[in-house]
Amino acid sequence: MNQRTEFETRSTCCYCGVGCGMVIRSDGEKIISVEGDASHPANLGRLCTKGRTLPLTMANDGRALYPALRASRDEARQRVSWDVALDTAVNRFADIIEAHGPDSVAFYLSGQLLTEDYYVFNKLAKGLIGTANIDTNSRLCMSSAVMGYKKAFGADAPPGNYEDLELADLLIIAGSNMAYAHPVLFRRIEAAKQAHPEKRWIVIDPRRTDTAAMADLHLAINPGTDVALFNGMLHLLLWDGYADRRYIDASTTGFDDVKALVRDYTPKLVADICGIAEQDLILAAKWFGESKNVTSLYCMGLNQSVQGTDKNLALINLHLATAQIGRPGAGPFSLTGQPNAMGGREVGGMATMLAAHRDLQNPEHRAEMAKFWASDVIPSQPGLSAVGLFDAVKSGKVKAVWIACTNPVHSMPDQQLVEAALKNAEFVVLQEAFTTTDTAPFADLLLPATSWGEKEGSVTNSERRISRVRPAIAAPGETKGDWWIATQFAKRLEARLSPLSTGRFEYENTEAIFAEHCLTTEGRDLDISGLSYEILEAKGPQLWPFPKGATEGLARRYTDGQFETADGKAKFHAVRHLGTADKTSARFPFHLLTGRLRDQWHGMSRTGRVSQLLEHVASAAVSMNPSDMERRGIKAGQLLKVSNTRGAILLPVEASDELASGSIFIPMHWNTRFWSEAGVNRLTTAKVDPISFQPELKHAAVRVEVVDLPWQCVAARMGPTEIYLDNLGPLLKKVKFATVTLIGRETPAVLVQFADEKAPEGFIEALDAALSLEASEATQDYVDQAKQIYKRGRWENSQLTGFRLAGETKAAGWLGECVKQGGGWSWPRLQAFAPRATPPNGALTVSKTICNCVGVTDTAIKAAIEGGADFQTLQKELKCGTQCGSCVPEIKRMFLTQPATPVVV
Ligand SMILES: Nc1nc2c(c(=O)[nH]1)N[C@H]1C(S)=C(S)[C@@H](COP(=O)(O)OP(=O)(O)OC[C@H]3O[C@@H](n4cnc5c(=O)[nH]c(N)nc54)[C@H](O)[C@@H]3O)O[C@H]1N2
Ligand SMILES: Nc1nc2c(c(=O)[nH]1)N[C@H]1C(S)=C(S)[C@@H](COP(=O)(O)OP(=O)(O)OC[C@H]3O[C@@H](n4cnc5c(=O)[nH]c(N)nc54)[C@H](O)[C@@H]3O)O[C@H]1N2
Ligand code: SF4
Ligand SMILES: [Mo]
Repeated sequence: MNQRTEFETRSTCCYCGVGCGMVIRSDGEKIISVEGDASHPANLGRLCTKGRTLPLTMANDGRALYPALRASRDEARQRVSWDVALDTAVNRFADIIEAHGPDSVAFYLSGQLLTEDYYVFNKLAKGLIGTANIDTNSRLCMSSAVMGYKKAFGADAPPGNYEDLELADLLIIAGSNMAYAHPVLFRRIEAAKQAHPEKRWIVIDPRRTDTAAMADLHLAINPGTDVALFNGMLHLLLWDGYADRRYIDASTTGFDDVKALVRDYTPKLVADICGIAEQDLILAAKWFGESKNVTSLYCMGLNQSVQGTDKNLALINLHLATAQIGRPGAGPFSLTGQPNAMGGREVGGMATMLAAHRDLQNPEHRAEMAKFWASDVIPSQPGLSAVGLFDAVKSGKVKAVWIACTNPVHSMPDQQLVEAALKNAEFVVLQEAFTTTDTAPFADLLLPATSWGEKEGSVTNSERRISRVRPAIAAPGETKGDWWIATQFAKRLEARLSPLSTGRFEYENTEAIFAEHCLTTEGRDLDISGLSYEILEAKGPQLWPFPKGATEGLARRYTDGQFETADGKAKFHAVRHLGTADKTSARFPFHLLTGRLRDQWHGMSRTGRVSQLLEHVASAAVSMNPSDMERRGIKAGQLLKVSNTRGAILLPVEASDELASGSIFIPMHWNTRFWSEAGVNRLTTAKVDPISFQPELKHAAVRVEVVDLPWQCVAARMGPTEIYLDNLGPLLKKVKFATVTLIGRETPAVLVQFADEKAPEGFIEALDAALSLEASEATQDYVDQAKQIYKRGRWENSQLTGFRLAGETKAAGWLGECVKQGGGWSWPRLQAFAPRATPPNGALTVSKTICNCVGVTDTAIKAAIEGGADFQTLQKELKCGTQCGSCVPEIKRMFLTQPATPVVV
């Protein structure tokens, strides 16, 4: 009998801030499957496409498995031992600190680190080295929300929890595409609305996203006009008598200034600024005023703006004025993006904070932490925050930088700045799980980290709920937990920098770190002194605060109208509309918007390994309103150069009526592994919000021009996709335009297309070598020297396993579909070389997968809708939308564009 032991491990998803609990099944060595944890309060058993496909990301190809070091910039990194790696890092850092002071080094971390990892790094920077130059990608993400909460309520973090989203009568969803970015939470509010159709949703987003398409009212505002909108709504609420004077008097200050300010924000003016109908504004205010419980959900559309903090505050004003806070179903709820954005804030792991929501500039707070950390070097001033940090590396003020669990060369605004900075740095350490990121080439020392399924610790999700992350399998290669790497470095650095006071980093495991972190929170707003691994083990994930003696966490804060400010009152803030940093002009007439796709995660180091996740959207494209295309004579599929003073990128255009005229959209994910360009951040601005220091990643002013590149080449190949992607890297740089994607479920393959003025010298040979498409018994060629057409097919066991079409590529679509579907080849081989866009007998349909879990295509869904099926029938017969539900909004939208054939009786 073939008996296999299966282990079950409870852990948490490593992607978004919903924080879904998972049960991981493994055989001890390999992860076999994952399932949503039905007992986890965040997801109650559900998972989205990204969470469900995590086991498919676990292969060792492309993983950073060993420490690697290079002696100089011209050399390749060589494998070294952990001892050599850590000692080198300590010597380089200590030499620089001794010569130039503690602020000559910096750490750039991530909201994807676990709380324990984060805690050690923060203690190491502020408590041992004595620098506050420790910032994280949360600066690009949550810092405006943090400042909004702190300024209004005196303390960070949302007042409510996920149940409030379901209890609300009105949901305001502002600058958030939850359907893509927080799918499982979106499933929960969808279900709540289905059960109570009288519940209302207002979605505020310049684009008609899948989230907006399901709203009762979609306010497609002009980019960057949220402050005007919220002020306009408050104007109407006050005018119509919806203000709660008792609450305002008892629990807030600053109302009169705001009242005076919003007097100017008349409906007509606001409708003009926002580019919406006055009636819609009036309706939005009316619904806000008359609803019993209002919850506002918001994300990057508010935060990533030079007015990010103001946008948060203007929205919070609405809640304070109407007392929509501190009750079930009521309150402003910032959705966190990364799995541990909250944990990072709790340990104070950023340049502007100290541990446990303390402030660096507060002497009492510093004294408390000095005691905890036995440290006399805690800085009294904030350090450099993300953009400023890389600026300082560029100028040479900061000489060594330690990057962990983030890919700044891709994700920071104005990419050129970060590249220039890292080129100029004396020493760059990168702590990564994969070798394939755009930051990896800049690392002098690469430290291999364990990742999801392998690492241990805890995270806090959007609703302040702390969950355990547990390893299901052993660490591959010589990878180590991030906490371990930070601790080992700290111990050695301590011995060198302060040999008289060693022993502050003697942690045996993550549990010991968590226990120390809990102690630092005692008496603070986020008090978790009553929490431990033991309790999390026994009782499952817990909300904070959870003080000593508590039996459960606090569901809602500020229920008594008391806030964390000095006088206990919440603060109104009178904030004016200023708009975006980049203004559109005759030279740069388009608003470029950036954001997320449903099935990709940031720089794609993990999601880009799974062909299923590239089925929904295969490769880089810019979306544009059809009327703008028509006016400019642009056709779908043409290449556009999108540019401004910072840079230029080339990509195909697709028509989308999700965009208003005058706006275009490019997803943030695409990078040099999948594209000839470095990413949309070539074009974004490094301008930041003056309060939160968060950059305006959501918007840039650009122009577009059609570019015609006559030489085309398309190739596909089944096989080891990570290796093929590695091989293709240099080729993507040799042409003006290229995109790569993964196709195929059973046997994954790469599909790559190139375009240029003419074929670069030796290109076709190099491409064949990169994809193992060299001439052999399995291949057949078609060559037309005169026309410069070079075609090759590769067949194994009467299956098309690869092809390369150069000079003429009409058949690429259906040949690609053959490789993707992996079925038998039923034509004479030479048919592959005919310049025809469809297969000889038309039997092969080219379609797009909509439901990823079951693998249902748009063709199948359209056919069923045409056949008169309703949504429930689709679910029953095709099974689409029955698993994770991520595709439900899109399927529902297909009913609108695809009216069912009327039944004639
Ligand atoms: N699939 C997927 N999910 C993710 C992630 C991922 O990479 N992929 N990342 C996670 C992370 S870290 C984060 S921070 C979240 C982000 O989650 P979201 O913020 O929901 O996602 P985005 O697509 O970045 O931006 C949301 C919307 O803001 C809109 N927007 C742009 N400008 C404005 C404006 O001026 N005002 C308003 N009101 N809206 C505007 C955009 O059109 C976009 O639809 O997602 C998390 N979840
Ligand atoms: N234009 C534009 N730019 C944006 C945004 C946008 O909306 N528009 N959004 C911004 C936002 S909100 C965010 S949060 C950032 C995200 O930007 P990044 O932080 O750069 O995104 P990731 O690709 O998630 O980077 C995380 C890295 O950590 C690695 N990793 C995974 N697991 C582990 C681990 O356990 N340990 C270690 N050490 N490494 C690991 C991954 O391989 C990956 O390379 O992007 C920002 N940039
Ligand atoms: S919603 Fe999806 S990506 Fe987010 S935590 Fe849950 S499974 Fe992971
Ligand atoms: Mo984020």
